[in-house]
Amino acid sequence: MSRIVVVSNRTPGKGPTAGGLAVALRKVLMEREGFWFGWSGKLTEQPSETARLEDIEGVTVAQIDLTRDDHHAYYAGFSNSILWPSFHLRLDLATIESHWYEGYRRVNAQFARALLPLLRPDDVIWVHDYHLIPLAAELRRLGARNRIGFYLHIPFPTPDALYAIPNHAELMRDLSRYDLVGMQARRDVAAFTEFAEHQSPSTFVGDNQDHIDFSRTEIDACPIGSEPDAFASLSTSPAATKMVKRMERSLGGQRLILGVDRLDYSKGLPQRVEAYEKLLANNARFRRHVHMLQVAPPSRDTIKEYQETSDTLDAICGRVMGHFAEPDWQPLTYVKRAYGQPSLAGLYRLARVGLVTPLRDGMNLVAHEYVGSQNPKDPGVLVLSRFAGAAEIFPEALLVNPFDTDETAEALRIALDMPLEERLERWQALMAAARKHNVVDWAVSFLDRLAPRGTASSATRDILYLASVA
Ligand code: ADQ
Repeated sequence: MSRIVVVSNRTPGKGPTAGGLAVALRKVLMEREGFWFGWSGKLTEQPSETARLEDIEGVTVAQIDLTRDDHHAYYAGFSNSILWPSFHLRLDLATIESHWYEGYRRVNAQFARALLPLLRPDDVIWVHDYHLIPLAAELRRLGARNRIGFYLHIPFPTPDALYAIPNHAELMRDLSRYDLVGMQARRDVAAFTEFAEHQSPSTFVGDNQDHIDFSRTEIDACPIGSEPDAFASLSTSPAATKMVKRMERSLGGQRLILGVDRLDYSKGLPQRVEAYEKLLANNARFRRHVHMLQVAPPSRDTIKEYQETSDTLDAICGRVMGHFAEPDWQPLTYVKRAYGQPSLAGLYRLARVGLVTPLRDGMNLVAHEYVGSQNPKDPGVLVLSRFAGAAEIFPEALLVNPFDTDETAEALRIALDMPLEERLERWQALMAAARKHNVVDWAVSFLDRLAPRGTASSATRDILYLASVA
């Protein structure tokens, strides 16, 4: 069986791994030969041309260092100030400094040079996310003939947003150098197809670039998921129960509305708190009987737009507190820190409403984790943005337009008033969908499709299931 090489911006570190994605990919690498390649997190004077290999808790990890300038242009610059906002249709928040593209390409070329000597001819390479779109092209330039797959974790943009990205035609040509490109949702494949069929309009720089040939690249929706049964067990674990007891004491019978997100403008946090404000304004009966907890640790906080989102959220939370709080009642708690998965699972299980309202999101794993953690006899209600990839998986959630805070406020009211019978019916359908789209199956089926013809092995699935249950 061929080895698997996973490539992502960062490699997993020591200690408990945060996300389900990292857990699933670690499992793949522990069961099959291969390694994980990426940036070490270190900034050095000279870029490293060879990778350092290390065994991290049973997984071989190969890492390189980047220079400070290259890292800035590649990560905070092109990836997170141009690609991230454009792919999330927030051109108003993009900073278009086209010179960052050179740093982005330089880092991708550095990744390719350091990775190439580690490769065997039949290795299967799986590249992750928007930081590394040019990697296959750079590897092929150096002579690699391996099967190479790419997974886009964020949404694919509409053609207009794509055209706003400097060098977008070159990036799309880079995508055509992959054998398989996986996207989160059918919506993303449709946006890609629209681009592929029409390609870029002419620019003033000259006539249009050559037509990009995608005929050798398979493109499909492969929605990622979580480990719902693992979250089900975690949600009643001692660590989760400890968190639940603490919260129950402080809630004193109030029903909990919960939001859990990285602090990012794509997650719709200010709009979400505004919707809660409207719920309290329009329905006095809920005051003193509900409490909103928003958990949102800062991320990418060297980027100005992230600081501004944080300031806006602070201001709106302050406004809601000023308006509705009383000496003996607080309408909301806003916590800016990360929690371990057991604590999160406990909070998910306790919450009557999981409020997941990104303005646009590739998938949104919090929605999956919330569903997995519910008490099967008394489940809560998922209020979910239509613009998350998860909306295609979870039609039985209360789907809302997150920009319409009146609609979200009304969905909150419906969720809080929903009788047990309807909650049970909706949750059972949601849990079945979360299981069907679990992250282990996702990884195995992507790798099966990427494997050279005739070598796909569904035995891997059985091995991974055993590892996941163990
Ligand atoms: P993210 O934008 O990070 O991921 P999401 O899918 O919600 O968004 O994943 C967040 C993960 O971080 C979840 O596993 C969650 O448990 C964890 N997390 C969030 N807040 C936390 C906190 N306070 N403490 C601890 N853990 C916390 C990107 C894309 C998504 C896509 C994923 C996976 O933007 O659309 O679903 O990749 O493909």
